[in-house]
Amino acid sequence: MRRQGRRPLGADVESADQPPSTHELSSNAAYNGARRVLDGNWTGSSTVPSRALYPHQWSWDSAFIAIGLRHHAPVRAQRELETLLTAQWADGRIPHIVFNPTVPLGAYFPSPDFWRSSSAGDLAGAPTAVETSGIVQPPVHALAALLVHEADPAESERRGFLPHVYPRLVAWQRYLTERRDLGGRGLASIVHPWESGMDNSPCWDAPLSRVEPAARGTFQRADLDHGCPADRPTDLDYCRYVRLAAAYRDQGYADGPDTALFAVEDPAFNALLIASEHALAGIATAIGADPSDHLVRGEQLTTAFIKRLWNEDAGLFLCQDVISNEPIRERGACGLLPLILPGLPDEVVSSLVTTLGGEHFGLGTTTRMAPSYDLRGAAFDPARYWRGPAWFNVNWLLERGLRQHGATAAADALADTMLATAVSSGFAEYVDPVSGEARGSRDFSWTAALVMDLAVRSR
Ligand code: 9WN
Repeated sequence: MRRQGRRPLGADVESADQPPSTHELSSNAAYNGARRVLDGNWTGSSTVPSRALYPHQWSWDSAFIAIGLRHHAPVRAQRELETLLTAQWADGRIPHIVFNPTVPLGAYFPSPDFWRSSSAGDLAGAPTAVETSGIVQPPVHALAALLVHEADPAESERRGFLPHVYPRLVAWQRYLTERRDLGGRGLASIVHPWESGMDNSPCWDAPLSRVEPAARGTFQRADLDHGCPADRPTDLDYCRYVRLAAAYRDQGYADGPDTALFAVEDPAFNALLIASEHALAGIATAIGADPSDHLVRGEQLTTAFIKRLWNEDAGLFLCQDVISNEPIRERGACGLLPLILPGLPDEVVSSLVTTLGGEHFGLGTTTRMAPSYDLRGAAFDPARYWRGPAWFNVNWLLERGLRQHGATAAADALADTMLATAVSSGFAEYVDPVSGEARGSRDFSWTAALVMDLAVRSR
């Protein structure tokens, strides 16, 4: 990445003596716009993903938000994660939504009265002081906590940030490696498509098709009031999402291989789990604890992960349907995200990089940002939720993976495109992967946060 570093980001480059480069202008526009979005979406203790569509706190959103926010407001970034952790359950799970009690019930569905966490989640140790959902999202949190600490170690130490979050993050990782190992192979399973964060990916179509849909008319969607309904999941998908979530709730949010109606080993979820185990080693070292347990676990998880999910013919990692015990032969961006992992065999890295730039994802050739799903897949749709559009969190992870594995030119090009596309799209939730046209909500928090991170790193 080009390192100019002549002026602080956010400075008035137009009136400076030395003329700004195109890259500096674009980084500045992205940084300033991102700061506006993040300040506008801050509630006082955490950040909403989007004011209209997602008016509560979401788990993996907060991790990505903290990663960007650390540059602009490091203490707020620490608070973002601390607030999320106040809603952690006694069994270690971090719920995917923490509800804001001041937001009307009808503003988002499923609302707290659907999840009923404080009563239905009693045996699993749901908190009573706050209402949450009962499912989870990908574990980006330990990685985020380490990056947040590194942005301002003095303030982090003064506030005791890492000693506070470390045991909680360990409990979270152990929940996933122990209670969620539904396939018995050492990997974590997701029990609902929403747990992947890539809700409507065609990767979930086959396992989801076995789920009996909830009756139409038994619930009221809120998402269709905000975005373009044709971009959102179908009513039939929603009926299945609702059935799955209700069944999990009605079994007291208990985990076990015999009760799950949907159980999938998702490569993105597991790659983030492994990346976070490595981050826990970094956190342990920073607070004077022994990192070796995390390092050993990271290696063991990586071995199990490659053995179980790597598919050489497809050139990426495939999801595994734990109930049918079959691989899911759809190419999702989730199969490329393991590029963020250290310690992958060289041939796996080289195959992933080739697949990313090849006919299925086209990065740098036919697409400007990597699509969420296979350009050549039967279900590809450049506009529909997670069935083709490009997301900034996915591309931020890919940029990090490319850079880590030495593909610097590709990483630089992707970072530049993301900076420009975030600004031109009004910090869109997602974009058309070819044209960059904005889709979904605007002023989306993780889009802002992650391009803020790129802008700072590219100075
Ligand atoms: C369900 C908040 C969340 C993201 C997910 C994204 C979307 C929710 C929804 O919004 O999911 O959790 O209602 O569609 O798919 O990744 O965390 O931004």
